Amino acid sequence: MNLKEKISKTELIGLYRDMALIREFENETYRQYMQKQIKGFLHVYSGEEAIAVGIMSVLKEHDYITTHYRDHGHALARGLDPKRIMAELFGKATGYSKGKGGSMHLFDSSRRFMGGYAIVAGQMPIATGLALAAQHEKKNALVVCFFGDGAMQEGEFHESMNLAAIWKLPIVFICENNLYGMGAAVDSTYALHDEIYKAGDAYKIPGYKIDGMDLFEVRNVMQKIDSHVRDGNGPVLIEAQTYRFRGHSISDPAAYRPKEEVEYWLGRDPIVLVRNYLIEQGLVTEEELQEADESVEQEVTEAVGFAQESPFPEAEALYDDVYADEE
Ligand SMILES: Cc1ncc(C[n+]2csc(CCOP(=O)(O)OP(=O)(O)O)c2C)c(N)n1
Ligand SMILES: [Mg+2]
Repeated sequence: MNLKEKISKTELIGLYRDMALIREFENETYRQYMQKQIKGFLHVYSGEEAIAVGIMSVLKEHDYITTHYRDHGHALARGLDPKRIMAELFGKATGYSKGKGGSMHLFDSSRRFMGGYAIVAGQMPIATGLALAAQHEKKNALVVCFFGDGAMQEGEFHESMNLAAIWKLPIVFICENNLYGMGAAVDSTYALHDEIYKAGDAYKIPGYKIDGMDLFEVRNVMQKIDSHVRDGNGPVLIEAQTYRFRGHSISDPAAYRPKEEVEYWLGRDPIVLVRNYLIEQGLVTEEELQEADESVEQEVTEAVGFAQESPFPEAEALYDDVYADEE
């Protein structure tokens, strides 16, 4: 871990806090699921927080984001309201998708957070279309498209890379390589598993391999490529190496993973790494981080309270938003 830039203490604590908020929020979703307050699908991002926080910390307000179903972390890092995310998970009318989308379908166009998508790689052509729109708008915006290693084998990955390359679209493809797609290890499903960042070579798209557990490495690479992509030089592919600390979803005990492998990665917890680094370097104090932790707990408690008190959607709302309204 190596902080190469001058950055204020407030900003550093903010970055740490963003990661801690994702972890605490999702730990709470596990508790609420057990109490049957949350039902349906639930895939948490625990272990991968440095990627969303590092990338989002560089983006501008008018940039677009698409992601997969493991989307709480990206949504929180983009500044979506934890109360409305929790309400969505509770199926309440105050949620981001009015309680009808659930965990996998967070969406907030006001923050240009253009959705979590349940279909593996389904967000990729959407991101490509958004990048085409951004290019036409000429406002210097870029699109970040997050996806898992499991998306590499989908046709949509290749179609999106090709179009993005020939049209020189302003898009950053970020593969969160957590070594598994559901219970399948990536080395059993993808021929280029050990060099995912090279998958862009076939489309002349430059690739970067980074340590996704290292907040500052993620932030540095995004800063480095930001103007290249924004200024019309075409897309970039980033492979961020990471690990999901829990199973694929809440119903997966993840017994297929070797114990030593899990222990190795737990020892590289991105939140612990950044916490230790900041303290060791004398950039912040233990007390300041403690304060951040406490405020995170408070925020998550308030999110649960908001979700509990919110109403479920009315039965009459069942058919709303199925089709676009006629103009
Ligand atoms: C097109 C499609 N095929 C299969 C599935 C079932 N499915 C859901 S998640 C998943 C694994 C995806 O793994 P990865 O992209 O590595 O993401 P991760 O869960 O590791 O973050 C699969 C196969 C799906 N949702 N969509
Ligand atoms: Mg994966």
